Amino acid sequence: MDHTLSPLEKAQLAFKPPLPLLLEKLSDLEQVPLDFSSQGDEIKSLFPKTFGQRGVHFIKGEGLKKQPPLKVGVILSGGQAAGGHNVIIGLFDALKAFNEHSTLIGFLNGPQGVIENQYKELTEDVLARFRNTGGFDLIGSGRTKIATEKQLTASLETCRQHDLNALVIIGGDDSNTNAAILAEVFLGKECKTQVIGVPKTIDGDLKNQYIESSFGFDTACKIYSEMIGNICRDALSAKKYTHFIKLMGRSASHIAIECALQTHPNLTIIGEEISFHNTTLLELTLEIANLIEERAKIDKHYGVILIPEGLIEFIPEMKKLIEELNPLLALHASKIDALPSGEKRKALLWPLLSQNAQELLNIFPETIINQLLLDRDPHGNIQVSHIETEKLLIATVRAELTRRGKAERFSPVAHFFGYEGRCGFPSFFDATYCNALGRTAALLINHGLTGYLSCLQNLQRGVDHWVPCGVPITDLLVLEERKGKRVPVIEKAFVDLKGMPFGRFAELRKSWGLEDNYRYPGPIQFFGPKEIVQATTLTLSLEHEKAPTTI
Ligand code: FBP
Repeated sequence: MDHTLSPLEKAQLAFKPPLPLLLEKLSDLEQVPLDFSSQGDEIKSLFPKTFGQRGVHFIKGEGLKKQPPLKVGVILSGGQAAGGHNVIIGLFDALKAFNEHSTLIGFLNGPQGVIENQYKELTEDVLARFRNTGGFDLIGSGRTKIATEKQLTASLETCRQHDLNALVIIGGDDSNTNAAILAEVFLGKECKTQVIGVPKTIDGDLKNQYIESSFGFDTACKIYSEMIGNICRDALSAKKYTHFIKLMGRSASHIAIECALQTHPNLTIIGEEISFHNTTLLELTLEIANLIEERAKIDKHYGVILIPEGLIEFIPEMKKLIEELNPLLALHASKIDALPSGEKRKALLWPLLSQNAQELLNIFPETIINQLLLDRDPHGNIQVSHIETEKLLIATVRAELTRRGKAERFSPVAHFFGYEGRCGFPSFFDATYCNALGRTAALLINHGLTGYLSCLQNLQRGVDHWVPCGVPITDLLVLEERKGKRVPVIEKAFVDLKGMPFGRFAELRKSWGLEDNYRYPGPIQFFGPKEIVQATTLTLSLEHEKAPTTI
């Protein structure tokens, strides 16, 4: 392959992320229990072998005397997040530091790679081309869940066949729930493979009292914030467009809040706030239309509005519509699929819809109706993340402004900032954090732990002070109703309307509607002054203001 490296690629490949002081010499560390409260009986009955394990953090001490070579497998699971390669590299470097005969294999394309035993050996040479790079292309990723008996047995067989000491699963809430299940099953079957999870997702919703941030959030927010800042400046220069920008992030609005704090757009919709106030689509439309009209009165026929990807699930009528459509689409899936055209499919579905659903759909543009009625994921559900909410709001706002006779100078532009935020070069924070997460995973393996998440605390205090920890995954599990069954899941963290990031945003946004207080954070910097390169997200600093140091 002829691939000429750019100067920045070369510099990134050569960059050595600094290590937390505690992770410099791994063999000197000993574990100390963390103070944990274990959850209820139902989780205990599902995880009899791994429930009740103590969380640990590491301190300088005697360390482990014997460090035999280890064979470890690793998987990247779910959506891409910048820094995934560095987790693998941190893990590899640490395994080699413990014992140079240790080996690492990467299962290909996510959990499916373990089920099908598709893998490649990860050597120094292979990894050298991936240090500090974005993406998951080293081994690929996938969204298969290891859920059925058959998949669990196949995964167990793979681990036995390779005689793996450990399997590291780099993933979000679902993948790490899977890690807990695998750890339990492996122990039950007397399989020696330990299972360790690593918290990944740009969405920022895998956090709790132990996990301060998932990796990838920092880079994604910085990339989006740069782009939003650029759009703000364009809006202010051209003075003729209202930009509706949808931001990735699945359900929670953490990315929207962070980007708003960074760029000060005229309006930012927060899904959790919409849900709290039960705001209807009409009320939201009126709010946006009012702002546009107010701005027009002061001769501002432009603006920037941020919309979180998850908004649609929080608007009460939309929630009801999706709840009505999902079972209906699943029930008639085979009949729908047999019809040759979208028109025929819609004609089949329309009479089956309730009157409320029909009335709501009637105000939507054709593309949105098609996305709701015709686009389904492999499980037959509506692809909520593919619905163009930004275009839906443009349509409803335009209709409202037209009704008021104020639409003449309304010139909207729709954007979706999503995939471009997931695979950029990891920011200094993500590159360093991920490398340390990989090293911590190796430490947990070396200390014989299973069913734990690799974790670092004190993230706001600077790399030197980060403390490596292990959190038993069962302690993060709750039971949730999914497809009519109560199943264990790691609870998603939504935006806390009483938390510091939202509080600061709510206070500042008051002046952003009419005044143009745009802020331009610019691109991620990899070299230069420490306060620029090493700046973390405002979310992380604000959350830290509330709850300083855990350890
Ligand atoms: P994870 O939860 O797996 O980290 O994925 C996050 C995400 O990027 C969401 O923000 C987005 O809604 C989704 O993945 C998109 O999924 P896909 O990559 O399958 O289109």
